[in-house]
Amino acid sequence: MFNFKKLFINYIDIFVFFFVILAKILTYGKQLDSLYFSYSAILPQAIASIILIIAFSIFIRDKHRSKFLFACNVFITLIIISDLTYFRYFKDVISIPVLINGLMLGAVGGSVNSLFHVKDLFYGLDLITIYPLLKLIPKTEQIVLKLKSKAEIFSFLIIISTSIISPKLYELSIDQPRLISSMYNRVFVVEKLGTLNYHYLDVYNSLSASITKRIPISKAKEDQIQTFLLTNSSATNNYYGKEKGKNLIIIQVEALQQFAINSTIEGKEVTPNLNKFLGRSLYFDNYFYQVAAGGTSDAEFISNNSLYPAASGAAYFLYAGNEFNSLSKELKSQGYDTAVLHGYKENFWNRNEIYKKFQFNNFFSEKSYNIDETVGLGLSDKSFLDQSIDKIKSLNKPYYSFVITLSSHFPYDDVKKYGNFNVGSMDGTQLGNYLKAIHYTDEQLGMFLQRLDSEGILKDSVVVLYGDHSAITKDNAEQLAKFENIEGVNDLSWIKLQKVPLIVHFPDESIKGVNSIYSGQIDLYPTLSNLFGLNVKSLMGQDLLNSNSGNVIFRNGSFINDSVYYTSQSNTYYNVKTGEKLAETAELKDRKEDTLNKLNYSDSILNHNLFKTFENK
Ligand code: GP9
Ligand code: MN
Repeated sequence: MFNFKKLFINYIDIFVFFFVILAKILTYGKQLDSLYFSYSAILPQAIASIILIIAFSIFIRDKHRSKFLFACNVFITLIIISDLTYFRYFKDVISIPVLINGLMLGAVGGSVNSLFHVKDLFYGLDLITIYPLLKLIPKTEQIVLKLKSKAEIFSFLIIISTSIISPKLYELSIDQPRLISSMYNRVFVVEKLGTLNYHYLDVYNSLSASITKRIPISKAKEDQIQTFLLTNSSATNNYYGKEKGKNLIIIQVEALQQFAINSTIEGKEVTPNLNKFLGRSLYFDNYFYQVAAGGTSDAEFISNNSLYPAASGAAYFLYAGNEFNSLSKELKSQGYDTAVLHGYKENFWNRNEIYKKFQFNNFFSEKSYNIDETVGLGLSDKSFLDQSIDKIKSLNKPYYSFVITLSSHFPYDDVKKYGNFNVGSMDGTQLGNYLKAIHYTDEQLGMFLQRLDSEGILKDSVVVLYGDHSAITKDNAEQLAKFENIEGVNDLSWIKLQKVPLIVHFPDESIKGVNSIYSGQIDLYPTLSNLFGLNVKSLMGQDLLNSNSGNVIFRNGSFINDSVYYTSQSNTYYNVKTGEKLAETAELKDRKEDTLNKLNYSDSILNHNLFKTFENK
């Protein structure tokens, strides 16, 4: 008779591996997305992904096989914990390009510590409980399989695994055609296929991407992209060259979000100085950040090049060898002196390399500043902005200064140094600490702007100020919604919380007020190109002073405009005004397709260094 006990004991390592990994994948999926996750929907895919590893383990001899599966378990556990930690900040899962980029987030030690939750160690519990117990099971007679039998079992398992996963991949490719190959929405892939399958695909895609990058792009596609760029930047009329010859000062403020602007706590304004400055400026109140895995660096990249960020990882690392038609390059060709000012390590985000490619004349990094006071990550905004005035004044006129602040950086835990802004019942929470941090930064910006004004710089310069990216992590969404008097968080209300302010102050204050066009960081450069009469023809965004309607495209293929929000995460359309879900129409489908086309054009420009090709034409 067939001996089940013998079979069970011989292959107990496989059974244990199967069940613990299955439990981990399912728990992880639920933790990542409690809104759309469904155990039953993901179960078959998760099983298939584990069977794949087991199939390969069949060829390994018993003792070594247990060790192999144990090592795989440790590895998968580490991936899950890293993914969760990464997700808390970036709302994304880790991919190979991010790892290759040297895990820049790792350099921001404080951030990682505060994002890592001790409860995540639960995922490793089996490694110290179940596995030691396995050793106590009495040995039994070994089952020795011939190579042929092993090959048969292997084939059988592979067939099971692929027959489960293939239809799911097919379904996904019909639903979101380019998702599998471009991975523009990684979280969605994890939700649909499970974490292991996502990581298999990620490895496969990274390998094939590095190969395709080497395959030249077709001439026809090149022409198509060039034609698109030319028509996209067709001549605009209003205000063309209005600020030609004026200085340009752009201030990118760390984690400055729109909800902080004009908000009050117990009657006190959170950002009194910016609120005042708004009154003298043109204020875009439907402006969204469009960053992806590159955080701050993506905000800089998009704003200075009007290109989308990299599909995976940070453009600042991946494309540091490319040619760019950056804002600095174009202004330089008009005789401008240009500089970046940022009081942090010069090689952080690969800035020292990429700024050369953007053709900035100067980069004043941490080294150029006297680090006499620190807040959060490094030099305080107070000292940084104060010292920056002299550096800006040392530039030859006209100049372009790109100023990047730092103090209001996540996790906002240097509370004592932010001053004593009272956040009432929010004290000690992430939101409360953030509001204190941004109140501090607002105070420093107020002094900076005041000095620009009193030293006569403001009347000769266009001053642009915007926030780089989100400030509040999704696990604090409910609290943020409450602060904003929004009932319950859903996809639509959450995206509306992802706005950052864009403030443009004109030298003569001739243009003021609120402009509510739906817009994003990609639209800044086209707007400035028009105002400064640059006529740049390589921009993906649109000139906000010459457009009646806007549309914001996000890196994951989602988009929003004044009527529709499409979220690629759940393939759903919403009526922006009523919040109702909309059925997909041919027109909406076209929009979705157009969104992916634009992202694809931008990716092709970057992957094939097309600006160099166009320049040599
Ligand atoms: C540091 C800073 C941080 O130089 O720009 O980048 P972030 O972590 O916000 O992406
Ligand atoms: Mn930042």
